[in-house]
Amino acid sequence: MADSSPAPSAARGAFIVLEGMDRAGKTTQASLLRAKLAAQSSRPVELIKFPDRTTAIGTMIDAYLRSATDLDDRAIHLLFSANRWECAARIEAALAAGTTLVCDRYAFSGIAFSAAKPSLADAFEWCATPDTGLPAPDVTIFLDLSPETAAERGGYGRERYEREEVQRAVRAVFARIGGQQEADLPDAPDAMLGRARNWRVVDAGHSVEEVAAAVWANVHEAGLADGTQAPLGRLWAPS
Ligand code: FDM
Ligand code: MG
Repeated sequence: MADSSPAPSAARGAFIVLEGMDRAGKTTQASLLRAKLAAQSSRPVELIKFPDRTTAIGTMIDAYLRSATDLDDRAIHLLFSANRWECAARIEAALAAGTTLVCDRYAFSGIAFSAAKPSLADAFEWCATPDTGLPAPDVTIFLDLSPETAAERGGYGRERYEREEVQRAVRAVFARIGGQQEADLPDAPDAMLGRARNWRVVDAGHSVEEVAAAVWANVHEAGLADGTQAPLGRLWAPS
């Protein structure tokens, strides 16, 4: 071959999700991860986040989170899922075109924040169902933070879920999803739990640099530093 450029890779972009507690540094870590990925290869990397407040559905979600409106717990849950569905084709197209996506929150936030509500406490499967069939992350990195450390970081903002008791309840659901307490979710189908979904926990209670190093180690170990050859999975199909 006369051409000395690298053989075109069949790899698609990787779909990397950061989940975690408020104040855990997801936004900071997402942009550091993007920079690291971009420095490692010539593959394009984009940041996305959910909720995407820029769409019509996102505007309704934003009003709800600012407590400008009230909505039934199930109605807002479905809007969060619809907000992912309206972006799903764009996510798939970007991955197929070779772009790696770093995504700040996804379906696990959808489950955790809803199932933390008393009205939906026994409705884990109902909460997970609307996301069935969405593009599945190749890895989900959960930035874990205790409510005490979150409070030391300057406390929460003013949005609807930014209260210590809500955060505690959400963290407990995340722990159950992550499989730390698998007996707690006896009726949740295995494919909806972290152990079936390449779920990795990073302790977010350290410095920005230390957390970034741990996030990178997980991306690297997962083999996602430069895209992936694996077919794109679907929620909640076994991967
Ligand atoms: N949130 C986020 C949900 O309740 N369900 C979801 O599906 C998603 C993606 O929205 F409290 C919650 C989590 C958080 C709030 O998130 C807004 P950001 O990351 O602070 O914008
Ligand atoms: Mg927030």
